[in-house]
Amino acid sequence: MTPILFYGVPAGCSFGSIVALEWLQIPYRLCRIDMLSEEIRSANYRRVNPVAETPSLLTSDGRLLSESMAILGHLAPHGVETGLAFAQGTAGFDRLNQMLAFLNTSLFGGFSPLWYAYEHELGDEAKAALQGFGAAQLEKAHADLAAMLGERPYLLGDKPTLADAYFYGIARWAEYHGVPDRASWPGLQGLFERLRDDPAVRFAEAIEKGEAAVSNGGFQGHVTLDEALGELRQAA
Ligand SMILES: N[C@@H](CCC(=O)N[C@@H](CS)C(=O)NCC(=O)O)C(=O)O
Repeated sequence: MTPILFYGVPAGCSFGSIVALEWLQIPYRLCRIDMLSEEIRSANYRRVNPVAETPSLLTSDGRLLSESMAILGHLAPHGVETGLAFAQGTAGFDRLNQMLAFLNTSLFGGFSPLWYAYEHELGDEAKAALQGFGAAQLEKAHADLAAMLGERPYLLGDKPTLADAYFYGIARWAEYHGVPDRASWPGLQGLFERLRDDPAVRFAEAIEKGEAAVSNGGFQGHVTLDEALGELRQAA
């Protein structure tokens, strides 16, 4: 079956998996999950992802997989020939996993207190404490990432890898929160702008906004959650 990526809106971390699918040029479909509605916590969606989060992937052999790192790792073999990912047992494989792990913990984690403060009713003191903590974490994560990037155009070298796809989907959250000021790290800002102009990133942005989106990859359209669950039942 053609894989289905369940992606969350608005501004989900699923963004990187959409960009990855486009870059990898493999056939895929999308299922849109509204994170602001009850849909994401519904019994139906919990059958896809028991912890009620996005992204999830219904794989070509009918299995459900969640967690961005697992999804990108599952897709990675399709990118070995084009340099988007690397064969297991190589130095590139280890470097890519190391970078993805950093992005998924230190970078994503820095935004977590900011999202919590943004989404919850809190007293001024609690909000300020969370915002201060998030800003400090993000300052360090950006400084560390800028040092790792050095003068390279992409996170791991001269060409984009799946890490760059994931990076963009997380780094753009700075625009929501006003911190950190990415321009303080010109290398990271340059990377961000390079990715912003990429057709797959523009495609994923249009998909999120529900606008007409031009795929240069293998996008085969949207399915509803009910349709996806129907396919899941058949595959079982
Ligand atoms: N560790 C998970 C985190 C997934 C996650 O936190 N997803 C968020 C969107 S970025 C979500 O679905 N939140 C549920 C909600 O907002 O109700 C991963 O890396 O995939």
